Amino acid sequence: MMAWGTTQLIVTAGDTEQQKVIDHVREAGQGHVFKYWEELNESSRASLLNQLQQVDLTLMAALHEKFIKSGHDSQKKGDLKPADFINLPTTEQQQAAYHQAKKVGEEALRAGRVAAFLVAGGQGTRLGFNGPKGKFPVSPVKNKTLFQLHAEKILALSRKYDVAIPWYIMTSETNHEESVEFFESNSYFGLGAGNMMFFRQEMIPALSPHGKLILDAKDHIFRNPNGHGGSLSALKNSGALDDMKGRGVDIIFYFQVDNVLVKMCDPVFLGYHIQEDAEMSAKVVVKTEPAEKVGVLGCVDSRLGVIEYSDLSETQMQARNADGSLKFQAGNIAIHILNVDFVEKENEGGLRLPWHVAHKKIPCLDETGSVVEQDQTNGYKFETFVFDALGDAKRTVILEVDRAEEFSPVKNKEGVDSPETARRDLGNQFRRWLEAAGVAWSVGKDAIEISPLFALDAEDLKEKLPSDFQISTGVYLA
Ligand code: UD2
Repeated sequence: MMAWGTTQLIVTAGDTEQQKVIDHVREAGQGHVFKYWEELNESSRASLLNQLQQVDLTLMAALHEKFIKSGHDSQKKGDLKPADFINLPTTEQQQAAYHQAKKVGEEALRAGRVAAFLVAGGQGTRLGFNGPKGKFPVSPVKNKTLFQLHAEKILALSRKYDVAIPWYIMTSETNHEESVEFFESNSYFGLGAGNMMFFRQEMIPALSPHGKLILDAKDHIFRNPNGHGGSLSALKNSGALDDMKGRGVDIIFYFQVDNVLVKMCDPVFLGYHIQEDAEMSAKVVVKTEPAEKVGVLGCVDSRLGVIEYSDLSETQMQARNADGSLKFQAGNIAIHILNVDFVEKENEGGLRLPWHVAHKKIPCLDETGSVVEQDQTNGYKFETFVFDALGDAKRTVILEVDRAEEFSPVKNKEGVDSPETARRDLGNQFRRWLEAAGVAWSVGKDAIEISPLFALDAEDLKEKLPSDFQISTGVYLA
């Protein structure tokens, strides 16, 4: 084995800058990444050095120390309390407050104060789909992709409120080009290129159990997107926040790519957020059973945040209130509102969100220098989570919503939260809307689909359908 700590690597003439990078990497104890240097051509060497230049080696050393060497993890221990939230409206008074909030939200939309923001930088590993998850076809009749469903909701809202709602999409190195190309080749689904902005989030290397960077090619270090918390710095560093300000946008509606039922830029949620003068808000659904795999909104040592299901003890998970409801019941569906000013503030002096660690299988090179997929966990990935910013907000609204109407994510290939359940839930939603509109139908199991461009909710549908409308076969309303 070569002693990388002492040997001067061959770098091209005049490249003292390159040599500096190499020295710096070796001093940080990561010189093994140059194992194949002699075999690399000029462009591969440049590419490797370029990747290394972007790595914060001091941060990597600190993460190694904190999460691997000392065995600490990011788990939230401490005094845990459930979070209060605004319940679904049932009383007359609650209904009135709901309608008032809706009015306020609609005014903000009409005034062009709201932007949509999609985080789509994840790798969608569990779904096993090759490509950006947004390209996954999912609607029950037309097989529209997740991206198209989201785009059509935004277009429909823009038409409804007679305002261009700008759409910001965060991608990552692994899926940026393919995501942008998909929108280009679909003419941005009618939204107009000028109303869309794509930007990449940052990547962070994984570490071996010994705190070493991991090569997944002779000239390439394995890195993963830095978690959806990275969206807060990416919004700032990409210029998206400035772009928003230039357009008069001061409120960001944040959502994930995988939820087929997301109620885009929901005016009710916007209204409550504005009325409460909140800085960051969250939507929740009541958990169906103690072991359901969603994080719950709660306070740890008085700081609001999300406690991942895996961090709740069995006793906490099963704990019930006097009325029989779960004590920790506010399931996080990862829909937020963030003020532009709040995101600016979160970036002051560099993003401070805490890191979380996950022990994972990471492809790496074998003795012969060939890449091998692993069947055992062999390294550590690091991520930040956007909901950790909730605790920094001076005021927050937590709003309960109806799961059947607003939450059905596509996460797994099959079973729970899969394409099959997403199609089922979309179909059920359309059926409910038709029933609420008094439509007589006898479709049985036939698929039903209502384009967001036709109706965004039950009310919309009722207004649009002629009173004598009837269905007798599978249907697509567009
Ligand atoms: C998330 C929440 C969970 C629950 C659930 C609801 C975490 C850790 N957990 O679980 O509490 O609310 O969603 O659906 O968030 N993404 C990026 N960049 C990244 C990582 C993720 O853009 O570096 C995006 C990804 O494209 C997706 C979203 O964030 O749109 C969620 O990512 P996930 O599927 O990893 O989160 P999940 O399902 O573990």
